[in-house]
Amino acid sequence: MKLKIAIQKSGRLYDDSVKLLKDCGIDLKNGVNKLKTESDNFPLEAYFLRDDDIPQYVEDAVADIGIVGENVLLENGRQVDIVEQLGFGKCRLSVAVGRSDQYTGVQYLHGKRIATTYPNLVRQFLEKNKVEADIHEISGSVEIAPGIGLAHAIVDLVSSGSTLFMNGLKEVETVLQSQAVLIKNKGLNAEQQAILDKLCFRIRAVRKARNNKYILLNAPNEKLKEIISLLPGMKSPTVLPLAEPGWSSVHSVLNENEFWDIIERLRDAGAQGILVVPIEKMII
Ligand code: PRT
Ligand code: ZN
Repeated sequence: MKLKIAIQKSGRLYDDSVKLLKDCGIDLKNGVNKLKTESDNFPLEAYFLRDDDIPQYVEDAVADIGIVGENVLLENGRQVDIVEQLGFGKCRLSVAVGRSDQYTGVQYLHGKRIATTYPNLVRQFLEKNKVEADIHEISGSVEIAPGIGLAHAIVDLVSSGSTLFMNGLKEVETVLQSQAVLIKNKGLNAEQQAILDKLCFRIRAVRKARNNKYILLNAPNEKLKEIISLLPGMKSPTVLPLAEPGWSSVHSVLNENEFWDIIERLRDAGAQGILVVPIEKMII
């Protein structure tokens, strides 16, 4: 028995999806330009599809699980369960208007024409904000719509913001924050669920490791107490004596978010020879 996973065939989620599986120790046979491939070392079969089709394939149990952006999933409204947020493909669905428009708040959109490829999410957003506007669904190049007089505003995905900037637009509201998620069919049997549990265990270990760094430093013994107090660690740091009397080596784990702040405080507290190393897997 193999679990069937649907992955975007090409596009922004493909590389990160395949890399995540690889970091989980799951090798896929070379699947370029193929509809499906499988793994030799994990009970997984991968189907490569357009991202818009993935929620439906998973709902219909053609695939058991899938990787897709929350934006696509929510627009699509398919009945599947979200198992795990994956931390890549991050973007936001935003409202944008002309840079020189006097945007006064969401009521500004009242009676306006909004171009988007996300009509359902836009409708929900407008209803929530009690705004009546004309939603104009188009299939791509949404950012040019105001410039050619097709719409007063747009709702589109934004990551760096440079597309909006280059088209003379400014971001004024966030409709949705999105990232890639792992979804599953609602009716998995026990055997399928067991494979999924195994996969999720690995995904969590990989994601934890990506967010953390292993740190080694040397500290004079009289400063040890202060230095240790700065380190969160998994439990408590490892402290080993150095060959040079009066000095110790301290090993610990730091989260990426607090990393630079703590490194600076460690240095100020007298830590020397600080080494920072990536972690491959982290199981707590
Ligand atoms: O062929 P297929 O249908 O599978 O792919 P697609 O063309 O529909 O999707 P693709 O590959 O472009 O995006 C897949 C998923 O990546 C999306 O559904 C999002 O979940 C996620 N994602 C993350 C993004 C972006 N960031 C993003 N910036 N998807 C699209 N964009 C586009 C956006 O539409 C706009 O045109 O990039 C432009 C804006 O980028 P910035 O950096 O200039 O702000
Ligand atoms: Zn698509």
